[in-house]
Amino acid sequence: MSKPAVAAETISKEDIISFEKEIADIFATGAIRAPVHLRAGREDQLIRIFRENEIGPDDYVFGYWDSHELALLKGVPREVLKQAIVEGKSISLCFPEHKVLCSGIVGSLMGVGVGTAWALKNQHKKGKAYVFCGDMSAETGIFHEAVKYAVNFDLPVIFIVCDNGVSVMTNTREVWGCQEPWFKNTKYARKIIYFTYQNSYPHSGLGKLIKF
Ligand SMILES: Cc1ncc(C[n+]2csc(CCOP(=O)(O)OP(=O)(O)O)c2C)c(N)n1
Repeated sequence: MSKPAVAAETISKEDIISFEKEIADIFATGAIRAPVHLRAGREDQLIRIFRENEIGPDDYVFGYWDSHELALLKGVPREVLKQAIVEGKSISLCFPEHKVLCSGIVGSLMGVGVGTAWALKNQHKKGKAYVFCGDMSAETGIFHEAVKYAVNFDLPVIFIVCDNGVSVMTNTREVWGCQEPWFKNTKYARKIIYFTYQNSYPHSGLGKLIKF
C-alpha cells in the first residue's frame, strides 16, 4: 500500500513567507478584528520536520497562537486558512478534518497531545501526535509532566520546541537561568525536536496600533 500524501512535500519556503506577508497586509488594513501572531525565520526547519517525519493524514498536529505555517504544512488549503484567520480565528485555528488543533492558552494542549497518542497506541491506530510549542512553553510544569508521561509509556507523540529566545518580550534565558533547555542531554530529549530561530515579526501583530 502506498504511503499517504505528505502535504509539506508540495509547500515551499516562499509559499509560507508569502502567506504570512499576505496576512500581515490584511491585518494592517484593520480587517482582522482579532490578534494574529505572525512568524518568519523558521520555514526551513518546519518544512524539514514535516518532510523528515512524513507528517501526513494519519497524524495530529497541535499548535498554539502561532500556527499558520503548521496548518499550511499539514495540508489546510491556503484560502481556507486565510478565511479562518480573517474571521478572527488565528490564535485558535482548528481544522479537525485535517487533524490540526490549536489553542491560544499556554500549555493547554500538552496533555491533549499525550492523550491522543495514548489513544492511537492503545487502539492500534496509525499516526502520531506532534505538539509544536515555544521555548517558554517548554518551561511550564504541564510540558514536563506530558513529556515524562510520553517517555515512560513510550507514546507516539513528539514535542517540537521552536526557540525564538523570548516569551512575548521576556528573555527566555534569564528565566531559565541557563543557556540550554532543561531537557538537553536527558532521556526526555528522545521525544523532543528542538531548534532555534529568530522571528522577524513582533510576538503579536505588527508592532503598531491598528485601528478598526
Ligand atoms: C495561560 C496563558 N498565560 C499567558 C498567555 C499569554 N501568552 C501568549 S504567548 C506567551 C509567550 C509564550 O512564550 P513561548 O512559549 O516562548 O512562545 P513564542 O515566543 O514562540 O510565541 C504568553 C505568556 C497565554 N496565552 N496563556
